[in-house]
Amino acid sequence: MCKSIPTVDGAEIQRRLHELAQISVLPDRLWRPSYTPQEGQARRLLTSWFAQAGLSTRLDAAGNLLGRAGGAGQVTLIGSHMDTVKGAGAYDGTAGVLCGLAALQTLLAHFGPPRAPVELVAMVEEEGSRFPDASFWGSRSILGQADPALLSCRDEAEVTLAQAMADAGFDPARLPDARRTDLARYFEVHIEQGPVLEHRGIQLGVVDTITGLGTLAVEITGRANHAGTTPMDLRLDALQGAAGLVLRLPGLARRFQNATATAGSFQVFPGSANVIPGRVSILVDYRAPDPDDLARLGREIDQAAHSLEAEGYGVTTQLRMSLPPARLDRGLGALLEQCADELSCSSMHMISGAGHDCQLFAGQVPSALLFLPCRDGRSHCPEEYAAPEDLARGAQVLAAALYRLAWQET
Ligand code: HGY
Ligand code: MN
Ligand code: MN
Repeated sequence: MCKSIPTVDGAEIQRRLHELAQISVLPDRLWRPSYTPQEGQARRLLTSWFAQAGLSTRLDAAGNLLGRAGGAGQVTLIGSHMDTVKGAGAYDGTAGVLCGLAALQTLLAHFGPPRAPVELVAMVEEEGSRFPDASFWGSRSILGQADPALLSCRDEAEVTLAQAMADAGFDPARLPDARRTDLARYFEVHIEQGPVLEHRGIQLGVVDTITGLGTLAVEITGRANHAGTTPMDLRLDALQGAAGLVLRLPGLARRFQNATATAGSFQVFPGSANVIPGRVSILVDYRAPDPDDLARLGREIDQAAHSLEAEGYGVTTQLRMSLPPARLDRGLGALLEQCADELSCSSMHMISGAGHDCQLFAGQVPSALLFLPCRDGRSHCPEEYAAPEDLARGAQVLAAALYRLAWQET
């Protein structure tokens, strides 16, 4: 059956990805945060491509772009996010949107409209690169899990999420309208963002579990002072304390299987070379695929931070975001594996060390995540790359699964 699925043009997917990647708020690297004019520009470009493919398009109240094929009924939703991290590559998120688009385009062109509706979604603010407290905002909105209290969280320029939404033309008061109750299942195609598939020479990854993750904000207060007149033994240098905490993170993470801990956001105040840092703010990203390990790792990082108080530092900690691990749907995973097999693609089951919108959907509807290899396992950096043939394979296997679920069976 899958053999009847026409091949997909991976080069065109890749060309579009690189066209999208030119749309950035920064002149020298890619960063496309949500509710910016640049995201609006990317959304308009995606809308034109969705329409060319024969999808009827609309924006939901959160700013997610949706393209629909088929009539009434429970919807098979496919897609990913369209926002990026700072210094991003061209594939994280958007590869899933454009592989989904290519799959739908080829199915509509060869088999006409589906018996059961299929929608493609390009979601906002998955990364939380503008609003760290509101990561996965687009998928949370679709699932009715967007906490209105987060509308008052602020970006680095002190703009609230509510104001950013309004500036982009989305009324925060209407956010509950984004909630969907007509979803049958969710599929996401995503680059692996790690080295396993490439290292093993396997063409596709069927994800069984997505890791849980937490973001702990740690603020360490010392005593700002003159860098030249303050004797070394009379200082309380907040950066020294913070560095001690950061150096402990690898050891803490290594105590749990497949766990990680990273201090990716690090601000030193006041930030002048000749002033002893009085305050340091850190965002610690920690992860583990086992829920108990995740909770214990979070507690141990918090305790390590507060142990600095014994040296005289002031320490505050705040859990800014927390997402439990998600086990994905076995049946949909088996379908993807079967379609890959029928299309003569090698595949393997795996854990995702990256968080994905898919793990939110998995809490409400059967959900599946299909990984594509990425060169050297690099991601969240300009070196991120997926080959056209890998993009095409992912789109074609997704098309085969969609054909089975929405064209053949009802
Ligand atoms: O951080 C993550 O794992 C995802 O890229 N948001
Ligand atoms: Mn990402
Ligand atoms: Mn992503």
